[in-house]
Amino acid sequence: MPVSVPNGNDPIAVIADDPRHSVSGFTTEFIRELHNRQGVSLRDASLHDKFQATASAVRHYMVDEWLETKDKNAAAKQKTVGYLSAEYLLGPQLDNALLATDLTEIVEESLAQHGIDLAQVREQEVEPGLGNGGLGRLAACFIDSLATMDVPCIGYGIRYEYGIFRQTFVDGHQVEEADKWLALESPWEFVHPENAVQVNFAGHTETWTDETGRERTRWVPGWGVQGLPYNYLVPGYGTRRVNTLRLWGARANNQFDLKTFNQGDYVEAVRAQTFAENISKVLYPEDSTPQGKELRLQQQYFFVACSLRDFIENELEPGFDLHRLGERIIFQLNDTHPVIAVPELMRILIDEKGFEWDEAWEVTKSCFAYTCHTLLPEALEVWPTELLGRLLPRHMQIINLINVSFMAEVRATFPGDEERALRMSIVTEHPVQSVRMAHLATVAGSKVNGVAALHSQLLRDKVLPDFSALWPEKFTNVTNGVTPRRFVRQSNPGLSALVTSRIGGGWVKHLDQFDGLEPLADDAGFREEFRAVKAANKERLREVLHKRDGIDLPEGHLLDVMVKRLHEYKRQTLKLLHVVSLYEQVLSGKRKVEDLTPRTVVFGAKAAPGYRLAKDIIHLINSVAAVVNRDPRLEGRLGIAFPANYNVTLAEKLIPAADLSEQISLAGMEASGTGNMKFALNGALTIGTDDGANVEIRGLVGDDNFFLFGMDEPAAAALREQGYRPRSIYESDETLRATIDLIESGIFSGGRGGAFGSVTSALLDEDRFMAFADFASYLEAQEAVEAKYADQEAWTRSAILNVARTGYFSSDRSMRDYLDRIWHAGPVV
Ligand code: 26V
Repeated sequence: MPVSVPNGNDPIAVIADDPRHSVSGFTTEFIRELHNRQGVSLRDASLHDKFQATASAVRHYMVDEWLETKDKNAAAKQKTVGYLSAEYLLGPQLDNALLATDLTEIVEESLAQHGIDLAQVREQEVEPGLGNGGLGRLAACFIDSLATMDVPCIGYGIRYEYGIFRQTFVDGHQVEEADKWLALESPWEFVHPENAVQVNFAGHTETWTDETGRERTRWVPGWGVQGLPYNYLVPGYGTRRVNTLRLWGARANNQFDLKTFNQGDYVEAVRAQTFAENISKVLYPEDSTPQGKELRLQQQYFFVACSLRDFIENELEPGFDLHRLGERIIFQLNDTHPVIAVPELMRILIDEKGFEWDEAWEVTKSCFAYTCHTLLPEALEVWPTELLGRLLPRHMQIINLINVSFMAEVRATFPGDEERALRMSIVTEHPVQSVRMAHLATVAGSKVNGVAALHSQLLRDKVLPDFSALWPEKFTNVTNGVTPRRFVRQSNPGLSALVTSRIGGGWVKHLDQFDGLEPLADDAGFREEFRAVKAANKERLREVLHKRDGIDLPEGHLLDVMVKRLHEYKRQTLKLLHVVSLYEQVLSGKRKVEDLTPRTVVFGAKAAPGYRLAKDIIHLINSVAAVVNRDPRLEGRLGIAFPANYNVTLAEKLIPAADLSEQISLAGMEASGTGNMKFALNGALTIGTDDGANVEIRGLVGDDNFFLFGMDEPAAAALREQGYRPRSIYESDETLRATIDLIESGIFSGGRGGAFGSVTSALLDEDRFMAFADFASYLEAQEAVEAKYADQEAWTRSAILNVARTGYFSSDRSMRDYLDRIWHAGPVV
């Protein structure tokens, strides 16, 4: 069967006359997998068997291209992007693979012929949740874009056995469960034990004299572990390139700990092995408060050491002159988590390859660039030298040496400015002697970038001002983006079809073509179709939430969505205060219930397990939901839905259904946000502060199509400077007071007043992120939302303009910016 090309300008590069690329061809592959991989007949196959067989059959269609890509890379000898990231939040893989291979309809038909529903098969997939949130999801978008753009890239990371915890609610409280995503095996990985890499830890260093009389250092490690590469295919869309994501799993060394073993302590020797395997056991679920945990540092060094070794030994041709390493690789440091790669490369070059210090430093600087993803000072990683020196003694020495020459450079540039030198030092003495990883990354990186225009500016001016004074040209911005394949084409088939019917399908690879939709905002017929798509997406979400969570979304409501990690700075409490204030206004008669715009607020948020206040906020949200959702006085016009365990799978259903996107962090706190981009691209309007990429979204969609509220960053900084007193706002703002008082009354806690004291007193006494200061302005903006929503034509017009004007936020554009400004690399075709 010849294959149609549904995607317009960019025909998918599968070979359409490949006999496998047909319903019967796929059926053959599928049955073979069912028999050979699962060992079952079609008659006896479980749904899980069918999923595994489908996935591995689909993978067949990518393997040839994957192998061919390796050959192409080897022949081209061009620069590769080595994306070093401790997290990849991939989301489900089947749909993405179907899209890349253009097999969706074929598989659907093939399975249907055997009485199997592809939709049910899809539901079997457990997503690999190998990330916490934005940073990990961004990494997944970036590798998708690079493959699509034909750029050689290897994503390097960790194959955690347990990904981000599964969140459940018990009496409204968050309870974490282990994410056993590998329990039923992943059909997407290829493990290569024969390419295992040795990684060492601890021990000591010693000096020796080589045959030329030069004094050298060597590291005599105390223990080691092997890194096993697990390869995942990263297929580009509309191209034959299939890149690699290489995740490392820890495995005990083959040799037993001989000393212990020979002492007769067999059990102890085996225990030591399992100790080593703990390294890749679990993803740390904190994403803002580094706790200096030894195991986390082990994870970081483990994956970075494996990756550098792998690239140098396996990806370069034998005999390659490492003085030219920077021509062939650029390692992008995704936040500071992989920064230990800097001294590791220095160690390899000097200790193993015999480089002089200066030569090694020149090479190293050309091989790294650093992306910072935060503005919270407490999120900047710092490792005590005691720990670093014990776990990685040679690396600690090298860091000290880097710092010595760096300090000399600072003192030479700013003579007599000892304070500045202390501020900039990689090693700080306070509160305990520690290594500041962001400083090390900045010193070593050829470039340092923030992730949105405002963030990059604040990074220069506030986080690393001394460094930007020293090296202004090092600093740059690359605004984040999201992949249109997953977050529009796959997750919003209705919108995709509608858009393609008007502007063709080229947008999937060239999202700026969305600007062709601009005139359609004034086309009443198009607006009606656009609304129908949104309505269908809401219906799909209703089904999902009913089945997944037992939540029954009301029909015809404005869907107001706030999904992201739970953090004080993101201000889920501000959203909740809005809901409680609407409730209070109805209870107190200040607002007639029929004047409420029917609205459901959807929350999705995980709290770090050790973040007490964040967990209390989750409990408060659930408690308010329990009361509000049942109060007949609201006549079903206001509700809260809080499905547990928000993840990529749910995001793909939730975002296309949303009307209103909540992006309400305190200005100057959210580095970029990427959810904000996904919502806008799917036709939700944003209510947001002047923060992160919101600034750029508003700039593009225009003030008429964005609900701005709150202080901007300078105003917030000024208020903080001046002395912020939340309690006086509480005292002077009657609406706010009534809202807080209602929470404190006990109405949401079965009459027990003070049950949410931790939350209310955090707000009244400190309100670190100034929710009270923005409260009145937020409520006003919500009034504007209601007014606009009442005029469905105006609302739809704005929604269409959001889609039409946000093509800029494709991660393909982000990749182009990295390629031009930072990596100086390009495609291999
Ligand atoms: C930090 C830490 C600190 C140590 C404990 C473990 C851990 C894990 C992750 C992180 C990174 C937090 C930074 C982060 O996720 N930033 C988010 O990055 C997004 C992509 O650039 C951006 O859109 C969000 O605004 C930003 O919060």
